[in-house]
Amino acid sequence: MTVGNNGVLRVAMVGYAFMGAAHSHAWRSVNRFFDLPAKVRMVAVCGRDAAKVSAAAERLGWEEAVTDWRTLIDRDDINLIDICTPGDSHAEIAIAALNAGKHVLCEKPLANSVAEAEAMVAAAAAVRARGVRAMCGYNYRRVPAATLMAQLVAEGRIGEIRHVRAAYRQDWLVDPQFPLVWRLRKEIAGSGALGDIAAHIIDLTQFVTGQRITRVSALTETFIHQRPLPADAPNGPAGGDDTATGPVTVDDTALFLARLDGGAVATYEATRFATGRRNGLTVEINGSRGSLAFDLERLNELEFFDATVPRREQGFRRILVTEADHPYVGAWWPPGHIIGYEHSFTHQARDLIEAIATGTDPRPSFEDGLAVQRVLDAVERSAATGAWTEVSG
Ligand code: SOE
Repeated sequence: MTVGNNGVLRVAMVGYAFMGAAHSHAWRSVNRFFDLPAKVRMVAVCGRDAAKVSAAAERLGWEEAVTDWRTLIDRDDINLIDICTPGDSHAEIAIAALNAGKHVLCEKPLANSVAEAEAMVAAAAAVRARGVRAMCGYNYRRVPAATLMAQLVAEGRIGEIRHVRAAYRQDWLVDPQFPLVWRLRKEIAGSGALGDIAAHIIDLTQFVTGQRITRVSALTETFIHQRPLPADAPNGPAGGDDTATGPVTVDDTALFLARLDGGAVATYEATRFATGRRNGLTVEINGSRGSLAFDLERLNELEFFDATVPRREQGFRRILVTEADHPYVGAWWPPGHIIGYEHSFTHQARDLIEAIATGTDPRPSFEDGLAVQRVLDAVERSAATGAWTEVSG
């Protein structure tokens, strides 16, 4: 499959909240900073509320606003469906789009269950020979410092990996009055901190180390079990009952130990109750010849400890990842001029367009997304039994 009609990649996006805004920024900016074999046309954005999605189309730069994603699937003037909805709709939309020959970018986590993720992988495999591509949106791989981290590990600069240490800490749920939004309802989100943010550090550490998690020992906890219904809930404030509450049916935090298939051991922490940590993602890899450490709060920097230099010269040194020969950075600004969170989404769009145009499978693929889903499932099973649990597949 070519990129699209005469070098134009016609994109339609389903969902327009936080991730929709980040993806829209990426589609708007990618051709302005990267020389690519295709120009993006932001054809349509889809949302259930006609007035709200029309306003979103205007604000985010989409030509049309529609209210039914199914109308996008059979349109010949659309080449790619970008799924930015909650996880309960990922499988249905992605499989329909793939079966219709549309490329797919699907936000993380890939699905709300292993079974759904397996069906999505099968749908992507069935159309791969036709040149249809599918990518899962684990954007933190494309922070330049994270990509550099993976490159240094692959080059053996820290030797054999012994420890992987990853945390993703947020605090937006500390207030018990924070309403029962969709991320707190299992039937929509699939899980809580586990699928939302542990998924990121699972994918990122598997990407950086090149190793897969094989066994986990986990615990999950829900600290607050009842929350006020959202303002628009018909059986809550919208229905006149300001005191109505509903049950939180997902985890507030997930902690687990893990073994990786290359011999490393790992610790993972994902929480939305780390008071003071707004969006704190850290990864540290300890190896036989050195260590690497990344902190999302210092997104343009990578800490590197090289144990091969003379001992009196040893110490963690900060690499400012803004040189032209660092991943992605050359497309933006001169050395020292830093970039932000949103740039990782533009890098994601760049790599997807390149993959489509060159007939290669973008990473993370749906298979990579399924690999994360299997770890999430193993963590939930381990937390339920308290036992070490194998990652299936
Ligand atoms: C909420 O935890 C959230 O928006 C995640 O869903 C995103 O994947 C993460 O990048 C930022 O926080």
